[in-house]
Amino acid sequence: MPRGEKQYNSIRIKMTIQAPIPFEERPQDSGDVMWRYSHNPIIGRYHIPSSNSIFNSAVVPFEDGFAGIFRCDNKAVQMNIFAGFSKDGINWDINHDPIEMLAGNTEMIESDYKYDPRVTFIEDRYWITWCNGYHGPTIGIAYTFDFQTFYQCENAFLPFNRNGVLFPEKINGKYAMLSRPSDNGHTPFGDIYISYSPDMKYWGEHRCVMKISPFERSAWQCTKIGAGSVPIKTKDGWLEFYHGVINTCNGFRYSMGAALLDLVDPSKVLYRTQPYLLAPAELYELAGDVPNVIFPCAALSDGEKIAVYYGAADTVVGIAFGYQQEIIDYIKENSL
Ligand code: BMA
Repeated sequence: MPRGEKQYNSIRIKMTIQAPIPFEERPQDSGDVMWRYSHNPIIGRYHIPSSNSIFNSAVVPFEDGFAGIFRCDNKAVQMNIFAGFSKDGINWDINHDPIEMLAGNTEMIESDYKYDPRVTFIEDRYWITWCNGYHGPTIGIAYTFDFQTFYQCENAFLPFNRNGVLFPEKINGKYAMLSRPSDNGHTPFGDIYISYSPDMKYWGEHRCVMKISPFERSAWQCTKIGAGSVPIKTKDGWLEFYHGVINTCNGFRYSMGAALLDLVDPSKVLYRTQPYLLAPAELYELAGDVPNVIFPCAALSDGEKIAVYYGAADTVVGIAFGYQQEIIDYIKENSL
């Protein structure tokens, strides 16, 4: 039965009741368009017994609360994805065992590792994308109806690719996915592309969406960029939170920006932030297994408020808040 529907006396009734998204008002001393949850990080590195770190994870409304797909690296630093559940989007029960996939629209595909999941509901089920180890990183796809049983489908692309993010509805009758062609290492380059599929199996019509910025115009996103959250549909366009990277003498620094993509043709960027929305500044973002990383993988919106979930320093999970229209206005007024 689709999300939000319940069986009552043999009559299917559409339920519109959904848990409120996590939110906290802007601190009084802040003039920023987005701000951090005061109790960040919401998930610590040792949240489940096996974990070395939990970060770069995605959440979605589910039943009367939320479900999530979490990247948990274990103490052998093997990367895998785990399902989790929450009533309020802040306090999470994460399964102690990783997701076991069943074969979906193809035979079982080998998977050396899984990391950086995204999740979205399309039509009748939840779709998960992640960075799948198949002779190097590429985009894995699976679906679930209940976050108990998962069906793994064809990889979307040849290696090497990362940051595969599905749109939450078909566009012109096709599934649409943002991704970032990359290399087998820590990829010192990267732009965002869009691809389409009629069936979640065969992907094509690859178009470039967004490239890195010239250093002198917006250096925080001058080395590589990658899609972050599932895009949010607004009257001003698809609102997409993405990460941007600068290579410094001390390594990569990951920050978060946002873009508005055309509703009908999302390969067209309408506006895109020149200043970042969030950059590593708090201790849990500056220090961890990989210092100086803010890596958004999900955004919840109730049409007015927004909560972005991000990995911090490749170690923990944090949330940042904002008002949707303020963020949109900010992107337009501060566009690259
Ligand atoms: C990227 C991915 C992410 C990670 C980031 C910073 O290449 O591996 O999982 O958060 O680097 O280390």
